Parts: sequence; C-alpha cells; structure tokens
Amino acid sequence: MNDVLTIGDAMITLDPSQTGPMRFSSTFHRKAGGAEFNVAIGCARLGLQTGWVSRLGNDEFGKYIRNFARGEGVDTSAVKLLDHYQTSLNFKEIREGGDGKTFYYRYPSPTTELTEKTLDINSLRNTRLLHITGVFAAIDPQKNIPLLKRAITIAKDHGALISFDPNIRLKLWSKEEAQKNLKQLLPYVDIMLTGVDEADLLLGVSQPDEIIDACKQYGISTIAIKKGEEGAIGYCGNETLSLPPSKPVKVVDTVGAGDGFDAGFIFGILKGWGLERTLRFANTIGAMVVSVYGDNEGLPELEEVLIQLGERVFVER
Ligand code: KDG
Repeated sequence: MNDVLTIGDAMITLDPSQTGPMRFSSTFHRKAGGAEFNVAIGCARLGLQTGWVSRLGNDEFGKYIRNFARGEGVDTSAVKLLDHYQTSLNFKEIREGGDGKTFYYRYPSPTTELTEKTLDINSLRNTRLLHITGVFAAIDPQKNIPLLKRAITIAKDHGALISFDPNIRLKLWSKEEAQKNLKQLLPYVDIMLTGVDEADLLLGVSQPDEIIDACKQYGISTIAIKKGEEGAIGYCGNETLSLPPSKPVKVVDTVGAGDGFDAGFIFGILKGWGLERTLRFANTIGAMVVSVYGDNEGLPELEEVLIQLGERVFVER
C-alpha cells in the first residue's frame, strides 16, 4: 500500500551554469524534473511510501530518471521504458533573483503510450492519496483527461483522497483549453493546491476568499493557496488561515517550490495534522526548495524541515 501515488511525465532538465538569457548559456548540468515527479521525490524524502506512474524512453536519459526515482525510494513498478520514444528534455533559463523559464522538447512524450487500458489498476487501488496536476493533463488533453478521470474514480472507490495542483503551463496549452479540461476534474478533487495566478487562470478569480468560494462550489473541502514569499492561505473545515512568509532565504531557483509545498501539504494531511501545522510545514519546504539550484535538489528530508521549523536541534555528525 502506498501513501501517495502520482501520474505524470518527467524530463531531463538542463540547468544553465549561469543566469541570464538561455541562448547565451553554453554549459548545462544534466538533472531531472517534472511536476508530478518532483512531488513524488518530495514525498519520498519526507518518508512517505510513494509510487509514480509514468512512461520514459528506453534510452540513457530514461534509465537515469527511473534510477534516480528508485534511488530516492520511489516505487517505480508502474514506470515503463519504451522503445521508439525519446525521453523528454527541458532546458531552463534562470534569471538573477531565481525566476525561471522553461524550454521544452517533449513531443511526443513517452507518456503518449500511457492509456486507460495500460493504467496500473493495482497501484490505484492501493494508495491513500492520488496526486494529479495540470501538466500531465496538458500533454495530451484528449487522452489524459479521461485517463485521469478513470484513475481518480478507481482510487476514490478504494478510499483515496485526491489532491490537485492546476500547474497551468501556458507553453503547453492555452488558458481556454486549460479551463475547459481541468474544470472537468474539479468535482473529484478533495485537496486543491494552487498559486494565485493559476487560480485566476482556472477559476477567473484571484482574491483568496473568492478562490475558496469557487473551490467550495466544486465540493473541494481543503484548499491551500500558495503565495510564495508572501506566505500561504489555507481553508479546511470552515476554518480559513493566513500564514505569514517563512524565514527569508536567498532565492536562487524558484522552479519546483510549488511541488515542494504540495509534498509538505500532502504529508501534513496524511499525518492528520491540523491546518496551521500543515500549512507552515508546506510553506517551509517551499522556501527550502528555492534556496537550492535544481527542480528537486532542495526538497528536504523530514528532519531538515523540523530543524528549519526550530522543532529539532541540528546536531553535527
Ligand atoms: O513544477 C516544476 C516543474 O514544472 C518542472 O520540474 C518541470 O516544467 C516542468 C514541467 O512541465 O513539469
């Protein structure tokens, strides 16, 4: 039985060795990334039993990504490496201050071969929570929206919670396409994890109370609004909570912060923590991720978060 299962694409991420426009970056570090993949890594590092469903190319990069996930303790039994596909690539641009841009080389994605028929039913029946995002949906909405609905239905029928991060990437689809497709998933969602901009793109509202009301109309009972360096807002059981920013950190690379927040929030929910502790924990992880280069290198282990929160003392070993 997994605590968390997620479905999605992953890519070789090429991180520039200097900041500034990507066209002037002549050397890159080979890493791995992908929104759902990052959440899987984040959950596993915190100690959750985590599974990831995906398809990669049967090439050196596909092997690297699968082995990386395995090395982090992620269950990759539902990850298959396919001949005739190349593992996707993502070149990153990082500006001074940490903001990034992505340049995808991901069509056709090996996840083209992930269909309703090839879904791993067993893992969907055996997870406490299924995490889905708009990135996988955007890669092939016609196929992936019905696939996600089917996955959600199986997982929910077996008692799983559904967490959802809209993760709207306008390089993958238009706002209208994202709205039309992602709104179909919302009635199944238990936990919404969204940034303000994404909520605006998806729901057409940007004030926290409007976002909460719009989510409630879909029956979503737990909501986290990620506001980056401005903190976060949470809603659960009729309680709304506004959390100030966590301790300031030096921001070097913002990519993956939202995924780190998601992993932390999922951890708190599965541990049965209250809203405030869950939100603070998630927010702290988001801040830890932006202080490290890479999409998932800054995702902490549980003890590191507790030290950061001042709940445990750092002992040099
Ligand atoms: O959330 C971060 C991810 O988006 C990044 O690791 C890779 O751009 C990416 C994607 O589309 O998943």
